[in-house]
Parts: sequence; C-alpha cells; structure tokens
Amino acid sequence: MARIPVTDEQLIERYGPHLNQAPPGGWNAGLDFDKVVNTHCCFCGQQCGIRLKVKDNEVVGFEPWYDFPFNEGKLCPKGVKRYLQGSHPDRLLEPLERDPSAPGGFRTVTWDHALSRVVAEIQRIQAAYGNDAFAMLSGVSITNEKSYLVGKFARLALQTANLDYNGRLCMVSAGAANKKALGMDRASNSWSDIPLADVVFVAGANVAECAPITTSYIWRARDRGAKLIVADPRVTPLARTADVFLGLRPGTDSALMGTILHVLIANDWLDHDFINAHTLGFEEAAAEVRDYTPEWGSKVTGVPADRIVEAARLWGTSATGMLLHARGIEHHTKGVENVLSCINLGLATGKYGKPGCGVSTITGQGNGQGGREQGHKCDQLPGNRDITNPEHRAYVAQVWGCDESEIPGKGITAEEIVEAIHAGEIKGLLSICFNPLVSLPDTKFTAEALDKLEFYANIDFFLSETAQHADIVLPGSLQEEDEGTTTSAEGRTIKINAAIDPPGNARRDWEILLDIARGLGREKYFGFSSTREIFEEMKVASHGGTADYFGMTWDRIEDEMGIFWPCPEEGHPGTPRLYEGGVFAHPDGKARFHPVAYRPPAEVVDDEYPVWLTTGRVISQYLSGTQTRRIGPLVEQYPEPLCEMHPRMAESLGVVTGDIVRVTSRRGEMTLPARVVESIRPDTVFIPYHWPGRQAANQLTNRALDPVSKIPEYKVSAVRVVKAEGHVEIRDKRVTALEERRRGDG
Ligand SMILES: Nc1nc2c(c(=O)[nH]1)N[C@H]1C(S)=C(S)[C@@H](COP(=O)(O)OP(=O)(O)OC[C@H]3O[C@@H](n4cnc5c(=O)[nH]c(N)nc54)[C@H](O)[C@@H]3O)O[C@H]1N2
Ligand SMILES: Nc1nc2c(c(=O)[nH]1)N[C@H]1C(S)=C(S)[C@@H](COP(=O)(O)OP(=O)(O)OC[C@H]3O[C@@H](n4cnc5c(=O)[nH]c(N)nc54)[C@H](O)[C@@H]3O)O[C@H]1N2
Ligand code: SF4
Ligand SMILES: [Mo]
Repeated sequence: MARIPVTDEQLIERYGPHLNQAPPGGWNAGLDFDKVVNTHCCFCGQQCGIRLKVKDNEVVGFEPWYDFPFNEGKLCPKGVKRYLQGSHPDRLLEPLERDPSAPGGFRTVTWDHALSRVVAEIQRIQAAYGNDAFAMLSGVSITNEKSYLVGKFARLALQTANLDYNGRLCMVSAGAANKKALGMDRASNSWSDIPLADVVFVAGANVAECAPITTSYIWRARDRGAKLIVADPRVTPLARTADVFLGLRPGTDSALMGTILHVLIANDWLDHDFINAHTLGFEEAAAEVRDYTPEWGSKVTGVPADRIVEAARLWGTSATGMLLHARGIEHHTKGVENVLSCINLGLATGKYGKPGCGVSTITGQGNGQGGREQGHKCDQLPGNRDITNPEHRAYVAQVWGCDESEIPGKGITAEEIVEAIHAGEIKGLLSICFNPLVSLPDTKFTAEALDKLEFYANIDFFLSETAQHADIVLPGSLQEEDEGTTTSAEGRTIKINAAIDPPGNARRDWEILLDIARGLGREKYFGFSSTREIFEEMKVASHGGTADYFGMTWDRIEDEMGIFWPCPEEGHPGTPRLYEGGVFAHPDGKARFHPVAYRPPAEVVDDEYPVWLTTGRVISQYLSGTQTRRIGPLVEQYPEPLCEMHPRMAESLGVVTGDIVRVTSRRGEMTLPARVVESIRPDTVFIPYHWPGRQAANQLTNRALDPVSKIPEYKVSAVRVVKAEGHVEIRDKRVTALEERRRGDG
C-alpha cells in the first residue's frame, strides 16, 4: 500500500531529488545576512510586503514588513516559504537547446548560439508563412515594465498581431464586464473600504486560501457587526463562518444574481436616486429578471428559495456593502455575464463610490491588475487602450516613434493561439512566464499543438512542463532578480526591488527581449538601458488612457507605499476609491446595467457523465506549480491532487478517503485518491489543478470559451467517477472543525 510521503526521504523517493532539501549545515534561515530588501511577495495578486534577507547573492530568509499598510507583516504559507525557490538545484543557469541524444533531451549552449537560433527561426517562419504565423504568449507574474515591453516587442520587433497573455485564463471576464458596465477595469475600491461594509458578499472566491490576507479585512468588517454572504459550491473556510451560505450548483451564478435582483425589485430594496442619476439601462435589466422568482432561482441553482431572499434582504437593506468575486464566477462560458449580473446588484442598490461600497474582482496573479493594462493583451495598447481605435493607435505610435501603420491590428487570444497552432496556421511561438501545458484546458489538445510547432522558444527560470517541448529555453529572471513595479488587486502600484542578480548565465527577462529585438534589426525602438527607463516610457504611453500612471515616479511609489491609479498628473494623490460621487468612467459619466439572461454551461451532466467537476486551488500550491512544487514544505502540506467528494457520493461509490478513484470526462481520464469531505455539494467533485502530466486536472476540463472574454470554462465539466484499484493513506491536515467534532476527536 502506497503512503502519501511525509518525511524528506519519502518525498524525495516519490517526487525525485528535485525538492528543496536542507543543505548539509541546515538552512541558514536568514540568521546570517548581508542586507535586507523591502519588496513584495512574488506570488498572488495581494502582493504582500515582505523583507528579503540576502547573503552572498542568495535570498536566505525573510522578515515581516510591518509598515507596509496592506498586509502589516502578515504572510500566507507561500509567502513564508518563497525564499526557498531561488537557490533550487533546478534553477536554469544556461540557455538550452533541444538535443534528443543529450541526457534530459537538452544540451547547454551559449547565449550567442541560442539568440541567433531564435532570431533565425523567427525570420525563417515569418518569411515562409507571414508575420502573424509567429505568435507570442506572455504572463502576468512579470512586472508592469516587462508587460509593457512585451507588448511593444511583439508589435514592433516580432511585428505580429498574435500576442496574448495568461490573464486570458484568469481576469478577462471581470475585465470585459468592468469596461462594459463601468468604463474602466479595476477593483472599485482599495481594500480599506472592506472593513467599512455592513454586508460582505463573496461570490466564487476561496478567500482564505487564495487571497488569504483579504480574510483579515473581512474579519474587521465582521468585528463591526457586518453580515457575510458566500456563494460557492464548496463550503470554503470563509463560507463556514457565513451568515448566509448559497451552495449553488456550478455554473448557475447568473441565475442566482438574477433572482437576487428580482427580489430586490419585488421588495423595492433599490436606490432609485442613484439609479436615476448615475446609470442607464435599469428597465431592460429589470425586465430580463421579471420571471426569476425565488422558486425558479432555487430550481436552477439548488439553493433554498428563502436563503436567496435572505441574501437579497441583507444586500438590499444594508447601508453599505462590498461584493467580492473571483474565478468561481469568472471561469465560465458566461463569465462576463456573471460579473455583469453582480455589477447590476451594486448599481441597483447604489453601492458604488462611497465608503464601504463597491463590487470588485479579486485579481489572481501577482501583477494580474497591472499586467492587464500595459498592452500585452491581443486587443490592447498601453494604458488599457484599444488596439482597434485609430486615436489610441496614433497616440501610442507617437510615443513609440513609429508610424501608426507599423502597429499590427488585433490578434487572437491565448486558447485561440493554441487552436491555430493545432490547425497549422501558427508555426512558431515565443513564450515568457506561461505554462500552458498545465494551465490550459484539455491537456491532450495543448500537447498535440506544442508538438506541431516548427519552432518554440521559452523564457523561464525553471524547465516547466511546457518548456520541455521547446527547441530553445532561455534562462530568465526570478522576481527578486530585477526591479520594477506591479499593481496589486487593490489597484495599488508598488515597487519591486531587486534583492540579488540573476545567478550563473541567467539574464534579466527584459535584457533577453532587447537582445532578440536587436537580432531582428529593430533596436531603434528598444534603446532602454534600465528598467527605470522602461517605466518612464510606459507611464507616458499610459497617459490619457483609463489606466493612467503618468503622475507616478518610482520614488513616490516607495515613499507612499504604493499609488492607486488613475494618477494622471505629477503630484496627483492617486485614486483609492473609484467612481466617487457616482461618476463612472464612460464619457457620459453613467454606469450601464446589462440585461443578463441565465444560460446553462457549455457541458451539462447526463447519464454518461453524471457528476459536476469543478477545479481550482489549495493554499499551499501556486498556479501550475512550477515554483511551489519545488518548495518542500509546501509540497508536504498537500502533496498531490485529491478528488474532493461528499460522503453521500462516496457512499454510493463505496469509497472512503484515500481510495483511488477514476474520473473520466469527454476529454480524458485520471486516477487519484478521493478525499471525503462534507464541505462540497453531493453532486459535485473538486480537483485542484496545480500538477502536471497524469496528475493534471486539465486532462478533464473543457475548451469551451466565453464568447466575449475568451476565458475557458474551468469551473464546469461533466464527469463520471468510479472506484479504481488501490488505496493511499492520507495524512489529512484539512479536516474541518465540524467534521472533527462529528468524529468525536475535536
Ligand atoms: N493558494 C493559492 N492562491 C492563489 C493562487 C494559487 O494558485 N494558489 N492563484 C492566484 C490566482 S492566479 C487566482 S486567479 C486566484 C483564484 O482565486 P479563487 O477564484 O478564489 O480560487 P479558485 O480555487 O480558482 O476558485 C474559487 C472558488 O470558486 C468556487 N467555484 C467553483 N465553481 C463555481 C461556480 O460555478 N460558482 C461559484 N460561485 N463558485 C464556484 C470553488 O469552489 C472555489 O472555492 O488565486 C490567486 N491566489
Ligand atoms: N483547471 C484549471 N486550470 C486553470 C485554472 C483553474 O482554476 N482550473 N486557473 C487558471 C488561472 S486563473 C491562471 S492565472 C492560469 C495560470 O497558468 P500559468 O500562467 O500557465 O501558470 P504559472 O504557474 O504562473 O506559469 C508561469 C510560468 O512562468 C514562470 N515565471 C514566473 N515568474 C516569472 C518571471 O518573472 N519571469 C519568467 N521568465 N518566468 C516566470 C513560472 O516558473 C511558470 O513556469 O492557470 C489557469 N488554469
Ligand atoms: S497572500 Fe499572496 S502575496 Fe501574500 S504572502 Fe500569500 S501568496 Fe504572497
Ligand atoms: Mo489566475
């Protein structure tokens, strides 16, 4: 009987010698250090302040940064262990070239060789098939400066329209809805408004595990007597403390929000003055939900009707309120509609532009906010400008010193790029900060696409699963090896400070892009000699756009511990709370209601695939896991994916915790241990997605996309679950207090 490994030796036996092991003398743990650098966590969009301890060009530990106002020294398990990744033995130190005869499939090459090969392949592919046949994929764990550079690099060095980024798997549904309804894409408030809310409504966000520091803001509201509503198919740690828990069926959020709007209207829990003065389209939105009675809503969502009414009452009758949502409502083929249906609830009750009032998405990746403004989306130019708008193009062309006609048009989105590769239309790819083989839906399809590329180059600091399909791998930089800015979930732009230099022959990401641009003969557009110079150009390029950084300087950002955009002029204080006085970002200052009709997910359960599958995260792992699967203490906390299921489902399958189950969808199948929990709907299973290969949840997920945002429907697929061979002992650290009490051991 296999056991889940618990000792270092067992971990290494099971996962190979690649985990962080303590060096012979034990971890230095930062006792001995040369300097301490104030910076931010490299992981999620909370961007907690942290002080890194450095010894001999190595990050050896950390200190809490108590003065940084967002987290006041608090960190989650990932932030506490992040310092262990830099000196990992897997760190890429040299460029690699594919060589099937070499051990591991790659041989080390010089930078000259690697860069010349990249340049030659770009030129060959573009000459043979046209510029757009070479695509670029980027990510938003990189800074604003790098995001800006990637946007300019793809348009003016690669001269391709086909650039997109991994926020396409993340924040785009919220982004599109925010722009449609409010005219601007940012969280409506700084987090300091959360404690002022009388009701906090959390929809599809596992706050305690994925935005851990936000929990303390919600707690502060609770301390003042605020009520908490949570909508989630799982009873997440935060949901266990909710006043009203809405345990809806996956994929039914727009029906839930529509029903709440119906109840608000039926009881006249509306702010008519706000609706009349500051919004358009209320009548149409109201007409759409005329028949969305609590009984109808209950039938569609599976939530008792009286609970929906109670949620509406709390939201509608509280003077202040904040609605926070994340991927649970956004990872859907109606992700944009789901967010619009939440915004409708905020507008109908006047909960915008006042202390303690707002509707905000909780951004996911480290620079998920800033990275979605600087122009590396396929339809976007810096400042969150529109690449199809002639005025926007002309402005950016003038900043770039190019002719407007040199800026390519709108390209296709991330999953569509992979589809175009699969179809043989895109032949070459350069990617930075993206691990699509683990993170895109339908892994088999992604793997087939990667193998069809004539040339693929990848910039990363670890050999990610996707990088293993590359022809050339260029060793880039970790967050702590370069400086720049990011913009956190709150909309606060902060300064990342370099703690160390890239080790070995690794280079800073931006220097690599500049080298390629030079090789392509496009150096005239890329005369940067420092990250600061990129920032200076970026803020000019953003000027006049909705995401305006023009008034910021690095010094001010550091002195003031962040500046909230828009910050359009020098000396401007920044804008922690948007839409004050009910002034929205559309030219007429009014927000737009949108009629939202419920429609089912792309795939629904049937006799063959009778169980809903939803996917997401656990606290100790981060995204595709390239980084956190290499940090031993985090691996130990949750070593492999488990299939969470309710005791009723487990009983019907004859399964107990630790039994291996086979989960099959129309795309693929996987076997993994079951974890029986009371914190999930009996008709739904949950699998976290942080693992590759046969442990990848995305073997099962559906490639169906939202028609507007083009986000994949990660949160809903139909699967079949059966008991398979085998059992593993799970040392379960995630038992809820309630389960413990029922078992009589707590
Ligand atoms: N520990 C950790 N933290 C992270 C990350 C990480 O990988 N690990 N990643 C960061 C990133 S990039 C992101 S995007 C965020 C994501 O942060 P979240 O969106 O909070 O995390 P998820 O686990 O993707 O999903 C959130 C919740 O949605 C619920 N859900 C599933 N289906 C539905 C549905 O149909 N409706 C509703 N209402 N809820 C549903 C799930 O049960 C889950 O509790 O986290 C960030 N923080
Ligand atoms: N089934 C399922 N799939 C999902 C999701 C889900 O909920 N369910 N969530 C989706 C979401 S919200 C997201 S955000 C995506 C994330 O998916 P990805 O973006 O593919 O995941 P990451 O792990 O961030 O991959 C980033 C890669 O960039 C590297 N990297 C990190 N920082 C830097 C840097 O500064 N420079 C360079 N050069 N490289 C860097 C890392 O080593 C890693 O290999 O996954 C999506 N996939
Ligand atoms: S909450 Fe996010 S930013 Fe803060 S320590 Fe954890 S992973 Fe890092
Ligand atoms: Mo994300």
